[in-house]
Amino acid sequence: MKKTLALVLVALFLVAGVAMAEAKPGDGLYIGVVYKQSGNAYFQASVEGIQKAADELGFTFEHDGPDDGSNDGAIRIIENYITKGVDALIISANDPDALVDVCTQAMEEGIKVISYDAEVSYPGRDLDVQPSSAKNIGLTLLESIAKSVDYEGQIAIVSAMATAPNQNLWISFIEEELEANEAYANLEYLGVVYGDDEYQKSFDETQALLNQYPDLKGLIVPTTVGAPAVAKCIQDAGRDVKVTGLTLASDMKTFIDAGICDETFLWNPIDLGYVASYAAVSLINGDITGAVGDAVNAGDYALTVEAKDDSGATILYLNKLNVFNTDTVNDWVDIL
Ligand code: RAM
Repeated sequence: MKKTLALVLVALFLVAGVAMAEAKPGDGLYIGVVYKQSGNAYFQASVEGIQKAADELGFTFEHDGPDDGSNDGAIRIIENYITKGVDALIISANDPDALVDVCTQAMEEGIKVISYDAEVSYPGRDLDVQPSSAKNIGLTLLESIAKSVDYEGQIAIVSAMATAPNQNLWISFIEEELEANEAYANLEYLGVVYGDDEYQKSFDETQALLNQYPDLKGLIVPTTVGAPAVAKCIQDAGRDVKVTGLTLASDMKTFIDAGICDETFLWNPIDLGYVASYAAVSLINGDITGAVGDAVNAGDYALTVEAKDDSGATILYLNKLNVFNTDTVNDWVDIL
């Protein structure tokens, strides 16, 4: 009898031990992901990272974006997640202010709100996760196009949506530096056109620039959707206009090989989704509040929440831009 009891106890300890060993910080948690628009390969890459974090942490998630990139579409998706009772929202916004009300409503219901990639304005979020400082991104792109055109001639920017917070912030640093830095005195800046993160609109806007400016020398394209459209337009037109920008490697390899781009850049969006997920689970579990100085460890990333360079609101930086050129692009084409 005693022996049987001992065996039962041992078995119970073993079962409990296994259960304890398998308990994960995200067990039972449910996260809703909303990105700028559906069908954008950049965000699909970020979802790969969210899936990796989900496998490690145990949470489940859904992801979606409006087909047309509209605020109304994003709000509908968020409202639907709130109704479903998500524990956290991870959001990339096409307009930083348009989602603040619905996100505030979510926060009032106890849902943690993390913006990633493109911010929801403070106070409509608990934390903003960015791939790099906006200044670093802007100045990297400016220096890149300046080198490609030998620091001389007409340049312009083909951006995403006119309201996009991430692109607008990068552009503001580019414009500031163009004014301030003597090295760029011989660049003539023509301004920004908006391709709305749509391939055809980006192509058409580029065509219009080519028509209007026969001496155009370079274009900065800080959007993965716009960049291949812009480069293709230039290739089709046979014009000697250089392109740099934020791109997927696989989209740009042919244009890098053709010499239309000397180089393009991107952080790893897979890692961005991965880190945003770890931050979300830490917030839900109360391990962090999103205050400056809070630490988030995600795989190889040991990150600390910092004040944001434009608004003082909280942010978590990954701080790494990868460069794609003829030497490196082949290492990346199967990844991004
Ligand atoms: C597009 C989106 C996204 C941006 C990248 C670089 O996919 O506009 O927000 O971060 O480009």
